[in-house]
Amino acid sequence: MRLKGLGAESVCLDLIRGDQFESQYHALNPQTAVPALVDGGGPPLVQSLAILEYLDETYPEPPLLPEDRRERAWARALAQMAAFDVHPFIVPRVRKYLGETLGLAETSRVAWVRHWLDAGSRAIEDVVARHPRSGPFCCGDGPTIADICLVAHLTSAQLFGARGPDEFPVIRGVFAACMRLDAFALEHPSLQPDAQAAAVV
Ligand SMILES: N[C@@H](CCC(=O)N[C@@H](CS)C(=O)NCC(=O)O)C(=O)O
Repeated sequence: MRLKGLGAESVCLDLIRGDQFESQYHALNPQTAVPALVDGGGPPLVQSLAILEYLDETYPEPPLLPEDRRERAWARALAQMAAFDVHPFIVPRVRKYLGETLGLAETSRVAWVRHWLDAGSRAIEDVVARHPRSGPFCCGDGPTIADICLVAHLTSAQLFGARGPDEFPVIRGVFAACMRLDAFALEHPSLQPDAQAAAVV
């Protein structure tokens, strides 16, 4: 939203405390997961990639998807690698299940989270490295949904003590290009109104 110059009122939930299960939020998103975007009438929009594409179609400038059809598929593929193939493994509900139901100790849960983050970073690095690019971002000169999801992924890697951007030469450059933009830098978790000490599993 910052990339598009859009303002929004944000409401923070403490997902470790379980705010997402409170009836008020359940009414907004019965999946009890964030984000949910209230925009006009009707049920809130949910699922981050669906929200990103909705915002892109509603507020087209600057575009968050490349013009070329094949490049668009490429941007979506990268975004999905992070958002669909890694992120579900590390969310609080999964970590909680590993600990409370399967009895995994904290060290094992940390190892689990780092394993999936590292596997994702490795895969994304290799995929981005073989793609011909004309600019510093995943798909050229401007950030797209691929960069948004990559930065979120690498920021999680940093917070959880997994291998960070510095260990992957190609995506390190993409990460650095993004973090030079206020839209990314000012959205870092440490700058959010409810920021706390680094996440603990
Ligand atoms: N695929 C969903 C994932 C939503 C999701 O799991 N969000 C996490 C945020 S880290 C959450 O709300 N977790 C709550 C929980 O695990 O209980 C999306 O991209 O929006």
